[in-house]
Amino acid sequence: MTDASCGPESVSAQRFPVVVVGAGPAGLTVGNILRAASVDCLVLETETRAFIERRPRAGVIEEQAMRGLEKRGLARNLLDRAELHTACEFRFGGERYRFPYGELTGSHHFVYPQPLLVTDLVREYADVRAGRIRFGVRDVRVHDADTGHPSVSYLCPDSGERRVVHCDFIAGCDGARGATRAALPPDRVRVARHDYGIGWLALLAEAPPSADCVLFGCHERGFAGQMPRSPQVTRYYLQCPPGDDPGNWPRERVWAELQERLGASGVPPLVEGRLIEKRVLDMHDQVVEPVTFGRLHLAGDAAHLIAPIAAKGMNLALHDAFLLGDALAARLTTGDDRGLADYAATSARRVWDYQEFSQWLSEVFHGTAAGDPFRAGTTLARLRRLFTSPAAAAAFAEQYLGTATRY
Ligand code: RFL
Repeated sequence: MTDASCGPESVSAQRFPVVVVGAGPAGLTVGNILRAASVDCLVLETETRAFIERRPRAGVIEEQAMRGLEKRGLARNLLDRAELHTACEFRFGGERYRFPYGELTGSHHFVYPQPLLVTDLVREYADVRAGRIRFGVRDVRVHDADTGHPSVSYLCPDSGERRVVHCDFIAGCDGARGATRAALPPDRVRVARHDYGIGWLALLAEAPPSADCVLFGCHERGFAGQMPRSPQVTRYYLQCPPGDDPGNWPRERVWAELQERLGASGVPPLVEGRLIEKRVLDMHDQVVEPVTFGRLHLAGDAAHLIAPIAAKGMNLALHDAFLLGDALAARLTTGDDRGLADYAATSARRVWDYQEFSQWLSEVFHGTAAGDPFRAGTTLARLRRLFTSPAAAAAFAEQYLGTATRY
């Protein structure tokens, strides 16, 4: 049930077993798991429903993440509409090298844009499972998380009044710049950060994909990537200096660089189109440890940021949400608190595994453009090894498809 405002009716219940802060993939998945277990919860979101249903971001979903959604009744539309991907293609040295990870592992990826997944999750949570959600809230604050009586307060969008919601647990799913991470006392957490020292110009083009799979261009001018999103829209990335101004990238320059960096012999030019998004991402990773502070548990980007190099951010958010949602449901329905006790350590082991892969892949993508002939040589050796060593190919395929179920 959506509360568009904070009128008297909508605030009648000011106590919920769980308050979920943030309605992204992580928060909505936690909310759906709780509602399926008949646990009441309240989701608080700063944006409007229309905004979160349109915000373009990720699109690559691991098969294991899809299975996790399917198991919880959250993958119906995804299974009907997502594209199945069984290969990716590297382009380097003017040639193309197809990497058939589906043949190597029997596993695949799904391509399903994040706004569609968020739309499915919010509809299921609010309209089908009757979960409570308040959009447009302001200045969310966490109180007394390390006591047995935590609460969350926020300002109502219309009245500006502060409302307090008491709860047993808080799920902090409000992304990298949210309020819940900031509620962790600095002396009780460690934030590990890695800066790649590069930027990616993230682009969405109104153009069909120019190949039936993800393309990785490892070029001496810098990395370029193509990630299909739908038959009409394609995501492209171009390596650029960190902090670069998107204004430095007019349409002609964007397409010239993409054609150059993704070009290979025997390959037709990319299909060009209008650029509907153009922003510079400064590439960095971040891991917060521990992600549990008393009754507050962080999940998804609130707990860890991972640069989009290996397309893992949304997948990690979903895997966290499965763990946390199941653990909260077990605690609140049967009193079993083993899942909650293990949550921070289990999530951290997986996150570090994914971060390591992201760093490894970053060298593959960016090493040829580092301006260092030694790094360029070792990067090309690493790339060639993927196509000459079955063991190296199997190791890459395993990590690329995701190792979440090991943790
Ligand atoms: P989200 O999606 O950021 O959702 C957090 C929600 O919390 C709200 N919020 C607050 N609500 C209440 N109070 C506050 N104080 C709040 N502050 C914020 C926000 O409005 C939002 O609705 O976090 P979540 O759920 O952890 O999900 C994480 C993913 O969104 C993220 O990791 C991915 O989008 C990363 N990512 C990719 N991941 C992949 O797995 N595959 C990809 O191909 C991929 N491509 C990408 C990406 C991220 C990108 N950007 C822009 C960061 C491509 C891009 C360009």
